[in-house]
Amino acid sequence: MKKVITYGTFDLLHTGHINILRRAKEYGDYLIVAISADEFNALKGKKAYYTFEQRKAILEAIRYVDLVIPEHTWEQKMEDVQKYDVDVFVMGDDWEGKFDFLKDHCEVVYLPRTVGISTTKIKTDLNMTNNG
Ligand code: C2G
Repeated sequence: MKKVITYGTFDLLHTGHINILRRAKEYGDYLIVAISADEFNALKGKKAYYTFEQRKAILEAIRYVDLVIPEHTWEQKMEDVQKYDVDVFVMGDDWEGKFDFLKDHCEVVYLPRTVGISTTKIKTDLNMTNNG
């Protein structure tokens, strides 16, 4: 079984998230998604609208996703790759090059982001609508 892993906050799920999950799954048979715990999000300077438990439940309902685990630190990727016997690490290309240190342990793939959609854009657009 060829195992793929990807990481992210995945807040306010949108087609950009679905696109990366669908494409990541195409690299293997089993997709693990490590979603950022609320405390780790704070480290990333992010405040998710949905809690970790809510985001986990949403991700687990997606057909491409086989396992959801928590992301607590930047450093856990190497351990996760070994612990789950991962073959392919996939991230959007806004992270291009940032995780090349994993190349000794698995294939590292950066995929083009989906243009025109982001959680930040959703929040901004909704805020503008609400404020008239
Ligand atoms: N993404 C995408 N297209 C978008 C928006 C997001 O392909 N329009 C991808 C990102 O490149 C990332 C994944 O969706 O691979 C999740 O994005 P975020 O939830 O914003 O995650 P991020 O804050 O990038 O966290 O340790 C890695 C971090 O946890 C990644």
